[in-house]
Amino acid sequence: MRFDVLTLFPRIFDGYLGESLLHKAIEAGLVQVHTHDIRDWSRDKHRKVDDRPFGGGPGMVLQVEPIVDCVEAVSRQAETAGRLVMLTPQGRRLTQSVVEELAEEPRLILLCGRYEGFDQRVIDLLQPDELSIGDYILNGGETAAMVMIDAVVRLIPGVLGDEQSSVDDSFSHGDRLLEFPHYTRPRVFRGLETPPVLLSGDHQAIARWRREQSYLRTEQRRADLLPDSTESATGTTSDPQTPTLSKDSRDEPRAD
Ligand code: 6GU
Repeated sequence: MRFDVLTLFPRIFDGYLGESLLHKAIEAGLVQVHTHDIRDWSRDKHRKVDDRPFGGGPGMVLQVEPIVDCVEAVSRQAETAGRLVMLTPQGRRLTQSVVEELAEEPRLILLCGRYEGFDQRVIDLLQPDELSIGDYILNGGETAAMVMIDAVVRLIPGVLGDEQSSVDDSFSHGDRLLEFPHYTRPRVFRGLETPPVLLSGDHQAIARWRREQSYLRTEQRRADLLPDSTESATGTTSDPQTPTLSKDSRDEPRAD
């Protein structure tokens, strides 16, 4: 899978791309990440790509010409044009189901914003898939792009050592429950014991306990992830005071 990242600060990605899982995935040829400096498409001798907003107000706006030129030129650099994603707090929320959808693409072009945002005509002309990673404001789309790349590459076959580990993760495939608690040696630490069922060797009982723990945790911490009809592992329904989202709206930003 190929990512092209369009940014004013390409070096932000160097450390992240050079380490750990992503570094290995790139070395193995499973993932390619190309960064592009938007300023290379500036028409200005000072490499300027932003200007003050028409109508006044604070901040600067990314100009339509260098951005459109950059996207079009980069898009032509490979056989598949690629799906264009714009990282912006105005976008729909990046959830695991969106991540799963993105992981199916052969190529993603990630456009990172800075300042007050893009001239609206960038969006009108290029019609990017506008995505946000959550309801808070970052200084730019670069860290959001790294979050997205990180989440997507984990789903590419061969990237994780153990294929099973992405299947068990919270939010993966269908039932969007939080993960159950994990324990490893030592069995007892400062009087805190490992739950005996995990040492029992009874695989059915272990699977049942883990499933219950997942439900309990989800109910206690993220009741919004549970479908309305789901009963808790203890047999009681979730607190009627706790608002839950309908199945259809679970991936959407919460209204509250
Ligand atoms: Cl994608 N960009 C910025 N600037 N802030 C954000 C975001 C993106 N997602 C959440 N906050």
